[in-house]
Amino acid sequence: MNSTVKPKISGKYDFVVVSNRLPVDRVIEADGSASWARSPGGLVTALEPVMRQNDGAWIGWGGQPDLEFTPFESEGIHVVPVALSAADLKYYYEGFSNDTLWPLYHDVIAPPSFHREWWESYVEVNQRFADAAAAAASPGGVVWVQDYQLQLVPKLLREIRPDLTIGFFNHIPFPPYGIYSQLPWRTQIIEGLLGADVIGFQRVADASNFQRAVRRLKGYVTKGSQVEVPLVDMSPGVRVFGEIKRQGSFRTVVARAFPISIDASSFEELARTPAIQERAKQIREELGSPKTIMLGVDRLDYTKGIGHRLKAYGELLAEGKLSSEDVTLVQVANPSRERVQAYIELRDEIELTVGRINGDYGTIAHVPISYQHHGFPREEMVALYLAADVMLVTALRDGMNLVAKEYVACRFDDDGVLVLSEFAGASDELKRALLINPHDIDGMKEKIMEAIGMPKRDRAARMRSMRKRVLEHDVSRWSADFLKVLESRAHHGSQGHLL
Ligand code: GDG
Repeated sequence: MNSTVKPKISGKYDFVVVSNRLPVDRVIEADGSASWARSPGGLVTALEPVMRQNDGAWIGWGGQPDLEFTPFESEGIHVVPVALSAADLKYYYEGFSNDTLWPLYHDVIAPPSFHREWWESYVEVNQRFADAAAAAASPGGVVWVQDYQLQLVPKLLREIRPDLTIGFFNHIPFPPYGIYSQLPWRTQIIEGLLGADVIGFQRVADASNFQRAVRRLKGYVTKGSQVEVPLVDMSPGVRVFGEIKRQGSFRTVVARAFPISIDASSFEELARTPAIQERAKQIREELGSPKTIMLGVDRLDYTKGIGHRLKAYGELLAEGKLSSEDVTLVQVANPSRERVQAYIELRDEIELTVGRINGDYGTIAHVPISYQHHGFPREEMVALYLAADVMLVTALRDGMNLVAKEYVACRFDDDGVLVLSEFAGASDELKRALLINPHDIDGMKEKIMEAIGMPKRDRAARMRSMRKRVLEHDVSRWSADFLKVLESRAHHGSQGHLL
């Protein structure tokens, strides 16, 4: 750490992760007693080894409103719960995060709502997370902030603790400037993010969109993946490149793509388990042994293009190109954000469509869609992936889409066809999928038919190439790549401190 920098507060953890939700869930037993259970996610799997090696802490909300919890240890991770009130949840989380930023960042598929009181709550909650991180991180430590709910944390944290090296990763897309500029607080968010040393995005296009917003709103110079942030900010009236240059002193922020991935080998391992393979066979039998099983696995979210997928499938059934005797679509629609109006309406729309398709094209023995509005244990998900001849990922906009990668990781038999939207980040890597534009219903129908009829050799060749990519670029490689760049900023950044 630079000896001239005196942190106002500091803790003892060299590596701190900050995310809206903790990687543990509060579980209430039947007898009323409560405990914490690890929620299995790629992020925690990837960061666990780093956490253990570096004395790590994880800061986030515990999942229940109006409850304060004291920090505790969970399997080698120091967990620091941040309290959120019912009002915080309504304004910061369901409001600004999920009804302003989420639709705006996903190409305004649904109209974003702009409310000043939601923004105020977002600022306040971001400050709370920043304060918690400032209190937990050791002098010169590394803090990695996750996702769109916490975009102000990098700047707020840097203000309290200029000694820290700060990373930020955006799990969802960053929109083109024409859309982003609708946000009344567009400049504050850019300033918030630029408090980080390294800002990671899913796709190259997301990083370019961000850099353009930086140039348009702040007038800063960007060179390749670097943004030059003047150490003394300019007043709005003198935002001129030459002026900034004359001042001469700036810190560089790296803004580039780091496509996230999954714990691929653990998915493959599960898929190779005899009991799960047996379950995959059983699923086919329970569905009446159709020739083709198609599968969709999504949070019930308007970004996932479930309605477009059903439209294409419904038309293929109507035209007699498919029949419910031969094909079943299993659609897992995991309940999500059930108190946000757009999600309430989406559920009604989807369920009406499913009911119509099943009513119009089903027989007593065969329903065209097996619709599951609930989550499944991971083992069952893997069995579904193994049972699925065709996997449908038809997102209208998606940061990455891990489901696509999970399907590929599970198919050690080199079989199965992935139909993948070009609007999902995964399409940058999984180029041998059957790529579709989900808005083009006829095009999607053609690709579905091509997937169903694809010869085994083609299926195997495509799957092998996609598996190579996913297994080589797994989530631990993702976190290692990000942290390597972050660490290099600690060595070379303007603060001059070391890890
Ligand atoms: C955001 C971005 C980005 C789903 N249903 C069940 C279940 N899942 C698991 C899947 C997958 C995860 O949830 C969903 O991840 P996605 O990537 O598909 O989508 P989002 O939730 O929207 O995630 C996205 C991601 O962040 C990571 O950066 O890829 O673009 O929107 O892992 O398997 N898991 C189990 N049962 C279910 O019923 N066990």
